[in-house]
Amino acid sequence: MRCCLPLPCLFTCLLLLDAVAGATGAEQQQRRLHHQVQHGKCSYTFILPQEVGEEGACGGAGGEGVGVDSPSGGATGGGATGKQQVSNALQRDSPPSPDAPHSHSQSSPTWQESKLQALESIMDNNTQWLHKLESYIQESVCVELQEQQKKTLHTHTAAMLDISTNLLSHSTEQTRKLMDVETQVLNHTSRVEVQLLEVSVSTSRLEKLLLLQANELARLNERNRLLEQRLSVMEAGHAEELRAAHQEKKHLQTLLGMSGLPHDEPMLSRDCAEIYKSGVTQSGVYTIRLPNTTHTLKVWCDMDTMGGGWTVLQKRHNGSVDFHRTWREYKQGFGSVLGEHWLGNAALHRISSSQDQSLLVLLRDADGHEAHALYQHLHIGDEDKNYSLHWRGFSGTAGKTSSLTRSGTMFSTRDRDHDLCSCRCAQMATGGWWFEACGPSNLNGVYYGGVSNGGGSYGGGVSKVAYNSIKWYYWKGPSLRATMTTMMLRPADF
Ligand SMILES: [Ca+2]
Repeated sequence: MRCCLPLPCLFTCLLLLDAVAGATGAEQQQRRLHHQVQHGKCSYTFILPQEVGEEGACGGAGGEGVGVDSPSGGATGGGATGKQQVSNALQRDSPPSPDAPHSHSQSSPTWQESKLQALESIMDNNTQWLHKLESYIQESVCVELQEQQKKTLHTHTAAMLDISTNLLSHSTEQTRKLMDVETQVLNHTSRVEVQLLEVSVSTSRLEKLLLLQANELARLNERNRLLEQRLSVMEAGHAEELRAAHQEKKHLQTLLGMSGLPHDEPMLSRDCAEIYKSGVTQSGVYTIRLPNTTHTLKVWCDMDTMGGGWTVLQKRHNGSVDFHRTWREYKQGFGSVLGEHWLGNAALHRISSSQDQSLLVLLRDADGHEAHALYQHLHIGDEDKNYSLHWRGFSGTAGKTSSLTRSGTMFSTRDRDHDLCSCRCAQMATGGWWFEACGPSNLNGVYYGGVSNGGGSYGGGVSKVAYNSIKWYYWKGPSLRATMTTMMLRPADF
């Protein structure tokens, strides 16, 4: 049974089935079902077929009949006669009126009519009620449908809103991430561009520098080539001069041989450096010929110290020689080249005048400490200039400051006073030296050696280092007790 079918249609079907039921009889009666509905004071019994009704509620055979119960609630169907129920599927279930047999016997048509009228009235009521029921059901159904639709719509709208919100959030998040990535990419690109620009600038600078250096190199090469050309010319000229000098030398030697005068050994060297360069590298006594003279001289050549080739000017190591000498003695030299000695100021002037010389001073004190002072360039004036001292290029370990008297200082001895002191330094300090006033050095002072303070010839037994002792002030101050001193010369370009 379907609620959505229009009830008048159902009622019509019931009537039609009623006619059919009349033909089938009691068999149909057994297949019917009873369904009772309470409405107000009335109860309605729906008599439904058991098998035919399954074909459809509206199109086929629907309900079979409707019974109307009386307010007293008496049941119909089972208790009434079968014929009456079949022919009147929808009837009022009321007891027969007490006067029914009487009136039936007298005016049967009138009772039937009244019965029919009553039935019609009931039918009308039922029809109206069914209309109301239909309206009510329709309204209910419509309201329910509308509510269902609204609810469904709301549900769908909420779901769509949720989905839209989620999509919007997701899109916003994705957009934000994309913007972040874009920002990072832009920053990275900017950095890379800046680096490229810096690299470009640096490369440009390096290229300019390279170009400048290449130009400078080309200029230097050109200059070098010119210098080489000039050098070649000079070498050729020098070789020619040398050849001419040799010829002149031969000529002079021939003249000397013819005159019968003695002449120097042509093989003598002018200093120890020349001997060293000739291949002799052992320290010892050698004979040299002073430059620009015929004068020969025995010297001690130091071939071991700092590359060798040194001509010893002064040597002290045991105090065996007295250094408190006269001007003439210092000019010519004294002592033994095998031991303590002074080579001589005349020789010193000759050697230092022939070519640029270096002076090396070696010192050792009583404790065995050694030091040196090197003067890259040294020159000693001639006797007219009192063998004045000139030097430059000091270095070494014997003090940070040169103890040798400043350039220009003249030589003084006990009999020649050329110092800048009103006193006589050579007398006070003893020995011959380049005294100033009297200056921080005197390697020709009294040799006290390792004897403590004044044990030497001029010490006088004093308990402190005597003023007249060997002095090299800026190495050990006034307390120096020298046990060895050496002064040597060697060409500066050795
Ligand atoms: Ca003086």
